[in-house]
Amino acid sequence: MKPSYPWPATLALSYLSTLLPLADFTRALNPIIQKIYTADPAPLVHGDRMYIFTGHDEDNSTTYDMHDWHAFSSADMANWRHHGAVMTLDTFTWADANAWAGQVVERNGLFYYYVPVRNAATQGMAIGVAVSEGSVTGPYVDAIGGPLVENGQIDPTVFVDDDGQAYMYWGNPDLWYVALSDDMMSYSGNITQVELTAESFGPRYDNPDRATAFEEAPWLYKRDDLYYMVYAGICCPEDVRYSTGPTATGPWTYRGVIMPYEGGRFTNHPGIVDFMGRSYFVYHNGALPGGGGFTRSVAVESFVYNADGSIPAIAMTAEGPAQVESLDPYVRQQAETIASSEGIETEECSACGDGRLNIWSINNGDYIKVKGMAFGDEPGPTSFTASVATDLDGGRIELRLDSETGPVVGTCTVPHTGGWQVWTAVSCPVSGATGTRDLVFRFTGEGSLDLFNFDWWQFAR
Ligand code: FUB
Repeated sequence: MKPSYPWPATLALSYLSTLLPLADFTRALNPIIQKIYTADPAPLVHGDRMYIFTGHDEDNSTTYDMHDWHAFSSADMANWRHHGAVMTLDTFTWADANAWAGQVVERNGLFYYYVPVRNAATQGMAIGVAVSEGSVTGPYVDAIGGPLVENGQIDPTVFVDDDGQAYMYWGNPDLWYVALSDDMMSYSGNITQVELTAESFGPRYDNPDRATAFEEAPWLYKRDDLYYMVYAGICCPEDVRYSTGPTATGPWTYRGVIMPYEGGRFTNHPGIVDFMGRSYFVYHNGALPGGGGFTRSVAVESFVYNADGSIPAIAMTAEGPAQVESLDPYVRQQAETIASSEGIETEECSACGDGRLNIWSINNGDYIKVKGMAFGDEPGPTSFTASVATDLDGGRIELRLDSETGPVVGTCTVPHTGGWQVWTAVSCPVSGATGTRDLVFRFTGEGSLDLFNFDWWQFAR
């Protein structure tokens, strides 16, 4: 998929960002992921980054025939690094379809990934759990070799309360919960069905078969002393609503609509998290070119809680949240750290050995834009180094300020390296890059075939 970016409104904001302070005017871009269709986002703050785990809608999809889950992360909310497919249906040997909406939670240094999948034996939907021992981006392995729970319902959300008790909620069309054991992969108490009433989950007006506005996609968290249950409501199309309660098991009180329906897809799927002192609402829509109900895309908005703890109405935007921190060009950055791009694709860097990705499918005129790069005072960087590989003749990486037609501050030549995974570091001089600016890597070369692959880059003073 090679959708064209950026949109006109974003061009204007991008221009402003070169003139005005980063914190005020440099914005991200929604949808935040533009190289693949993503759905069902689940944010997790780990270390100094926000990770978003997503489902993956196939190009041209006409159903929810989903096969893998991906991870993306950002330190600044504007530039997002793709970590690739961190888990696939193959992880669960007992499952045969429907890699649907999951959530990763961290406990005692382990990461647990709860997902709904179809049980091959029963052909019903079940919840599986996989675990990763050291890295938030996996590898994730099936924790128990079978369903954690199975009642034909979907969309697990897991929350660890202050006293250490973990709860898993899930459901469509009902809402269920169970208290998990400390090992996070079993439970001892009863599975409980939440009583859905108009008072607890809002009145239903579109479907007499449903008791309340609750539809699916629950997201449980706690802020101050209040527990929040956010969920997709009404169907279809869905909006996003929420309820609150005094404990992780309720009783729940309906609090209203957060994100009304906007066009382009049937479903929505919320996640809420705080990161670097701000609150973020993560969801999906159909806003990418070619997007729709089965080709969805993850987007993010920042918001501020009302003084009473209620959540304000949040609208979808094309601009996304403000960039919260500039990007350091003097440390090595993965080339798949992207604010927007044209053309290029990501793939696993098979020679790198650590599961990371590289950029491929680079053609003449393609580009990657990275936002808010802190070059610093005069004279700024004097050289640029990139790790590249190509089995053909190579090409050039133009370093352009602000946009793909902005001033060139350096040009690196990429030679034939001997193979698409035979990596070489190439360097070139840089001058004229100072302050905090957006930077575009614009790729040029002759011929109509792919030019080269691109793994990482770094500036030096
Ligand atoms: O992506 C498949 C399903 O669509 C999810 O499990 C639901 O939340 C809805 O977004």
